Amino acid sequence: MTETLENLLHESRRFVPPPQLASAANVTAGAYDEAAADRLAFWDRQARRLDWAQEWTRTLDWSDAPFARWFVGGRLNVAHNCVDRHVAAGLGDRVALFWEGEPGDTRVITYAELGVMVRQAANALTDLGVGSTDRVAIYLPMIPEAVVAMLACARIGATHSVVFGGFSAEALSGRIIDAGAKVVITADGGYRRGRPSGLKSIVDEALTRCPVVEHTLVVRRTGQDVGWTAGRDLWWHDTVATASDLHEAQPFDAEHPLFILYTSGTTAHPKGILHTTGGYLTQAAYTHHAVFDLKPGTDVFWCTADVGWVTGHSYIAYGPLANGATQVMYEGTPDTPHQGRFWELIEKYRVTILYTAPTAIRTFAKWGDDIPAQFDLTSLRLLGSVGEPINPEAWMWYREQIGGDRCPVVDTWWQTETGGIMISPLPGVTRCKPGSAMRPLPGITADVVDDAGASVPAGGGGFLVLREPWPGMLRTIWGDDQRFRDTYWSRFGTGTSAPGSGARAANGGGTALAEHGWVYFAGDGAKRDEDGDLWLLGRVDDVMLVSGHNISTTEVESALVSHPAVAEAAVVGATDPITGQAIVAFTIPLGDVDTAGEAGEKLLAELRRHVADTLGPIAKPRQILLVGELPKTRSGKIMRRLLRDVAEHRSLGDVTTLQDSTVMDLIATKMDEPHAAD
Ligand code: 6R9
Repeated sequence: MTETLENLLHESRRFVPPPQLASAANVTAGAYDEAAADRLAFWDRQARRLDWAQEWTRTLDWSDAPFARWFVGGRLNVAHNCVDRHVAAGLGDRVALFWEGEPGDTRVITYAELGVMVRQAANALTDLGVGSTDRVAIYLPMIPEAVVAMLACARIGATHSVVFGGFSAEALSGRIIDAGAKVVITADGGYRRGRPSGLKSIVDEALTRCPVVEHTLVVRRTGQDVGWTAGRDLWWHDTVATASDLHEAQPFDAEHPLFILYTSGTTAHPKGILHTTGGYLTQAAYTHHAVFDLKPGTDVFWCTADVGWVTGHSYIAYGPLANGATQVMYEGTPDTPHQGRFWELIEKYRVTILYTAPTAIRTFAKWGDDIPAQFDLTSLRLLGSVGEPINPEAWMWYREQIGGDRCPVVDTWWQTETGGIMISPLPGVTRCKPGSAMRPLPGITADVVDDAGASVPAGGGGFLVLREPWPGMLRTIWGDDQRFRDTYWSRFGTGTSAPGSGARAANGGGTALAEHGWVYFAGDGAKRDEDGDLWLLGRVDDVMLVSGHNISTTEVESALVSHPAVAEAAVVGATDPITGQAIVAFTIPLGDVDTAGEAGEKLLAELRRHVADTLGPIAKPRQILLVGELPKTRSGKIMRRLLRDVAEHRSLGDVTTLQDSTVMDLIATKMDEPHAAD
C-alpha cells in the first residue's frame, strides 16, 4: 500500500448496553483503566482466575523478542483447569456439553462425566507411549470425543494438532508430517448434510505418506465399514472406554507447547501456529468471561465454529470449559434437515449466548426472516460474530431478527495467531456501532499505522498492528522461527529491515510508542474513526488501488449489502487500463428478487448507483455480476483471490481449500456472459 486506506463508510447508528446486562456485567469500564495503569499486573490478575500448581516469578519475559515467555516459571495443568477443578468445587453435575448430532441423536455430558472420559483417554494415550514431548493429530467430526481428545492431550502434556475434518488426505498428511505426530485420533466418519462422510478412509490414505505415525485411535460414529491395519489401528471403544479413569494430572510449565494449529493459506506450505499453556489459557478464559459476560450457572453458550478452527479451540474447548460453562455442541450444517436448525437448537436448549460468523449470518438473512421467526429465541441475551468483517446491514439483521432488538452484538476481531479475542466491545460497557469491533480489550494494545509505521489520525485508515505482547500470542511457527519473524515482525518496528522506517516514525503519529519497538503486523487493513473506534477492513492483500485511492473491499461490500435486494457481496480489484484497478463486484441477490432480463439489468444499474451514492463516485463498481454462490474457505471466509483470477480472465489458482469447488465454474461462466452494466 503506498497510501493510507480511504475512509468511505459512515455509520451513525449507536446501540447502548441493556441496563440489566450493564449493571450485572462481569467486566465494567474500570477494567480499561486498570489495564492501562499496569498492563502486566492486569494480566497477572487474569492468570489468577486459573489454578496454578506453582506460581510464576515473572509475568512477561520479552528479552528474547519476538519470542515471548509469559508467567515465567509458573506450572499448571490445562485439563485440571477445564474439568477437575470444577468437579472438585462441587459442580460435577453441571452440564458441560449438550451435544446434538446432525441426525438428531443427542448426548448430555456433565463435568463429572467429562472428567472420566478425559482421564480414560489420558491413560489410553499414555499406554500408547504418548508423552509430553510428543504430538498427536486429531481429525474428528464435531463430536464430544474431539474435545475429550484435546483435553486428554493437554492433560498429559502432549501437543495436539487438530486438523479440520473437511480437509483432504493430502492436507492431512502435510500437517501430520510437519508436526511429527505419532498418533492420529479420528472416527470412522461423521454426518454432514444428511449423509455419513468418511474420515478413517482419508486417514488411511494420508498415512501411506506418514511413516512416523504409530497408531490411530478410531471413534465409532457412523458405523460404516472401515479399512483396518492390525497393530496400528485401535478402536476408541476398545481402548479408551476400557481404560482406568484414575489419572493424576501433572502440572506443566507455562510455556509448554499446548497445540499447533495450521492456518488457512497455501496447502503446500502450511503455517503451524504454536500456542503454549499458561498465557493461552489465561487469555482464552478471560476473554470468554469478559466478552460473553458468561454466568456459568445460568448461561447456555453456543459457539457454532468447528473445533478444527481456532474459534473452536478457544471458545468451545478451552475458554468456556476453563470458565465452567454449559455449552451446546452441534455436529452438522445449519440447513440439515431444514434451514431453521440453528434456531430450533436455540429454542430447545434455551441458548443464551450465540457466537457465529458473518458468512452464516448473511446466509440466514438470504434464507429469509420468516425462518427464525418460527422459533422462540427469547432465551438469547448476547450475540457474537467472528471470522470476517461484519457488514453493518448483516449486524443489524443479526441484532433485530435473532436478537429481538434486545441483545448486544459483539463483533470480535482476532486470529489463529492471537489465540484469543483482541478487539471487541465489552457488552456491558460499549456503545456499539454496527460493523465496528470498537476497541482493543483491556490489556491489549492495537494501533492503525500508515506505510511508514506512523499511527494514522482519527478518521484515517491503514494497517492494523499490535504494539505490545499479549498472553495468548503465538510463540512461533512450528519449526520455522525465521518465517515467524519475517511474517509478523519484519514489516514495522524494531524487526523491520529498513532502519528508521518503522518504529521511530510512529512517534509522530500520536500513540505512544512501546519502549521495545517490536510491532506485530496482523496483515489486516483497518480504520480508526473520529471517535477512535476501530473498523476492520479485511486482509491488506485484498485492498484495491483505484485511480490512486486505496479502497477496502469490505466497505464496498457493505455498501452493496445495505441495498435491500442484496444478500451477500464480494468485491475485488481487477486490472484496468485507465484506473489501474477497477472494482468488480460479485453479488448474491436475496431469494425473492427478480433478476431476469430487463429487471436484472435495472437492478445492476441501480446497485452501481447505490454504491456511488453511499461511498462516493470513486467506489462505483465497473462491473457487477449477480451470482448464486461465492467461493469460500471451509471456515467461511470469502476467497477474493479466486474472484480476482476470474475478473482478470486468468486460469484459477489453487482451489483445494474451497468449501465447494464447483462454485468457481459457475462464476467463471457468468463472467464470460455479455453484460450491460460495464
Ligand atoms: C478467529 C479467526 C483471522 C482473520 C483476521 C481477519 C479476519 C476475524 C474478524 C476478522 C474483521 C472480525 N477476521 N475476525 N475481520 N472483523 N471480527 O477468524 O481466525 O481463521 O486465523 O482468521 O480473519 O482478516 O486476520 P483466523
